[in-house]
Amino acid sequence: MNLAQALLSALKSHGAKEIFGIPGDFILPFFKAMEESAILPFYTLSHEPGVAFAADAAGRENTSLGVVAVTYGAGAFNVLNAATGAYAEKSPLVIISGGPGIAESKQGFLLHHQAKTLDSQLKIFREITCDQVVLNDPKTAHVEIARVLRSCKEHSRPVYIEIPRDLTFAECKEVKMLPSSPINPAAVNACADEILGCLHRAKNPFVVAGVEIRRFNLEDKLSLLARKLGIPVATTFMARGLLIEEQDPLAGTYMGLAGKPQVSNAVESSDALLLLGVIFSDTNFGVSQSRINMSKCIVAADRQVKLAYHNYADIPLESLIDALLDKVEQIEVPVISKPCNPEGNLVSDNSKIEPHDIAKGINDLFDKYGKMKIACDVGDCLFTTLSVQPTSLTAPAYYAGMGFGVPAGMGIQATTGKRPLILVGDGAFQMTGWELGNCNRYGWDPLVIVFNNCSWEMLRTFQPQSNFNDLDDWHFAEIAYTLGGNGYRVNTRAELSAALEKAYHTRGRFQLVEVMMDREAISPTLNRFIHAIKRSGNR
Ligand code: TPW
Ligand code: MG
Repeated sequence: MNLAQALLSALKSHGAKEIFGIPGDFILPFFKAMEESAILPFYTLSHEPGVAFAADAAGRENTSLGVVAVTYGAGAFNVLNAATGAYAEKSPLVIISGGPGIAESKQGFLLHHQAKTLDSQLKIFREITCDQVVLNDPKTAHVEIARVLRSCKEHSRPVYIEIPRDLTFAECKEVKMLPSSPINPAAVNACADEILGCLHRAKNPFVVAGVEIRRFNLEDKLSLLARKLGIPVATTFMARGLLIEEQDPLAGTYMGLAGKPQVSNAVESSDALLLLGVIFSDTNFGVSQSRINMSKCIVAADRQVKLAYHNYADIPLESLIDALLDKVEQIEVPVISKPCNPEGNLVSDNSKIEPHDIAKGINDLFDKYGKMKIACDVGDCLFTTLSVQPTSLTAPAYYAGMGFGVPAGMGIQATTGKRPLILVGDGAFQMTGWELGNCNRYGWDPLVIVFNNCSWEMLRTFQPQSNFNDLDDWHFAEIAYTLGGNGYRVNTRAELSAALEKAYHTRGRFQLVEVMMDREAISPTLNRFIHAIKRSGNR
């Protein structure tokens, strides 16, 4: 077998379902191998940020590897921002870049796409990946690939693999999957005992679930653990979309000052707060971390557990939850009544539309026809999802990189075969909405809702006195046709409701509902978020 085949087979055996990429001369041989071997399906889009976002979302969706393949320099540097988002949000993205061949590297003159030195690219990616390899020795490549892919899965962070182009077809051994990194069961056991001691002594124990629960596929185990312990769970903003099944003891989404007060109070008044797999960020912790008493927290994340005044190292979240599950016998079922459609139905009248109406329209659609997976961008559309009934949600809620939503939705449809709902603002749509033109080639038909306020509205809320946040009206619904989809431009709540129905029932082409809204019409959650930020004095 050759190096490309060894890598492709290893990606597949480690869980990758497909590859997203854009070719260039340094990666052309690898693309040839992808096409001819047909080991994994691959999809091309128009711009590298698009393929990287799609691959990232596919990996998040599958709780497995997302894979993006690009050319050296111009291609790889276009992936950098998406890869950084994947690093920050703990997404297992494998970045494959073609690289200069061994022979041409020795010629001594600059190669096209070269930044500074030939390994500048490797050095830059080292900062935002958890493991890296340049496969410049075919004799050891199988060992290096195994190590890097294991790192990707165990840390759930991006990794970087560069293939010198003249080695793509070099003879290479098959990649054998490595066993998990060793851990010390006695340490896990002691840690679980200590945590249970804290929880049992507490009057108001509470659990906050973070994104690692999703990344390591621990949702069912956490749900069972919480039910056994009789402790309710809130998710962070980043982990919204977890624990959405009927039996799950979900209390809501914790967003501190920006969130619903009953959830914030429950979390902030807890005397034993178990934070599982959370990212400690301003968005997840409702702007101000000081509302949480850290001396009462048990934090399990990044393979460590911190509690009181000490740390346990090398404790993978799954091992910890398994140990806790083993130790808790009794099943107590906490009573958490889930309100049914708390936001109310969309009123179909001639009033202007506000973001909250879109949430209501989506809830109505879900009630009638079942839930859809949501891919969401940054901006008020993301805050609006807090009013949409819990469903699978993929969004850059922490790193907040705009342009994620549309390609992420396409990646989700590619990997699941299920039609997603994409929520995106006009500003973000201007960045990557164009990628929708690739849907027809692959038979994808996402339902896209563009929140068009002709504005970078979220920024205006921070700084209302400036004019540069005004955007033009691009008439996205019209553009939809030239890109191979259908478009609906709606101005009233009645039109919104009708367009959502029509779009839902039209399959085979992407459907774009362009919702026209006034500037300054923002969602209740964004409103609370902005007030919280202003009160915290951070802006
Ligand atoms: C890649 C900064 C955060 S929110 C925002 C910007 C420019 C405006 C979003 O406008 P949109 O949504 O999509 O119309 P809305 O609801 O606010 O009107 N560049 C990148 N990412 C981020 N987050 C920014 C800039 C930003
Ligand atoms: Mg906007």
